[in-house]
Amino acid sequence: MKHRLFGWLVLAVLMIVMSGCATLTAPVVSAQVAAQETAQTPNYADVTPPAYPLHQTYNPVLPPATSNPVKEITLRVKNVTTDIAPDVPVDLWLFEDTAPGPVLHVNLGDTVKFTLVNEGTLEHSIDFHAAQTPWNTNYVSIRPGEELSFEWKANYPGVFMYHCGTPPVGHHIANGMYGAIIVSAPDLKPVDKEYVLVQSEFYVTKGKDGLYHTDGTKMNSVQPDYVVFNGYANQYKDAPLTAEPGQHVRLWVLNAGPTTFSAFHVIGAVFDTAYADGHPQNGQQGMQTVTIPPGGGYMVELTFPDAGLYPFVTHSFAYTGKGALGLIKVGDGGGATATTDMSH
Ligand SMILES: [Cu+2]
Repeated sequence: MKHRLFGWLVLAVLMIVMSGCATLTAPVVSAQVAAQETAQTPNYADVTPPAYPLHQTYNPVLPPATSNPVKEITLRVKNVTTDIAPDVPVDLWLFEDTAPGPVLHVNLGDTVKFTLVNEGTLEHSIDFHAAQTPWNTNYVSIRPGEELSFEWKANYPGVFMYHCGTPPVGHHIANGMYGAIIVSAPDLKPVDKEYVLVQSEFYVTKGKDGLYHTDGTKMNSVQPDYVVFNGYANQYKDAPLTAEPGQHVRLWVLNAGPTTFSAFHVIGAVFDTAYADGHPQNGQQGMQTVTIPPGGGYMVELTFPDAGLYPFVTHSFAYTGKGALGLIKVGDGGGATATTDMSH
């Protein structure tokens, strides 16, 4: 009995000694591991961001084009911090004050006298998809404080993208540097309502300053955190587009990307006519969903016979739940407040 007790005592002493060694070495090792992990995957989730101006609802109504055949347009590049979803402030680069930049509206045949002013802190540029103009002279990057002016003629009608083309282009687009220009054809039939929707993706990671920044790794592996219309996740779920029963509605839809395709669809509706890139001669009848490539657009026309709520989405449903959902409220919305959570 005594002999067995002595054995237990020896074992206990050995365990105490070993655990002592472990307590001596463990913090050193865990500190090294922690340092390595911090270097690889920094986590700033708990960092409080500085105060920032909150996103204001982007006006989706197509602004009128003036009748002057010469349009003088200036876009100023600015660094602006604002949110793209609740509590997600991003250090954006913008044309003027919003992502998308302002909706530009000109008429077919207009001359655009354009000036880019770089009030940012990096090099930026402009690329108008509606223009026929040399890339090497007019789409060049300009430095902070510089200006660039050139003229072009709007020879094709439709909905076109404009964006910064400074490398890495995807990064400049994902950081907010995109917008829509509508070139109206004179034979375009009047409709009751005209809206502009620009789909785009955001790829962001929180930094040590508490703000979110575009994440090139997520961007190049096409893992968007948000896919949105007009720069903010689900903004027209809370502030719906409106129409009355029987009205003819025209949607100018641009996909700014930078990478994913849009499967644009309105739930509960059929496009009576859908025009690829918004060109009046590209009409297709009775379309349910239109495929819009990054850097491309569609103009769709539709009528809602009945009052109610009609969600618009990208029908690529992995992205719908990331913010690519809005509502068209027809009439009184049918008095309904249907759930519109498409994330599951
Ligand atoms: Cu840029």
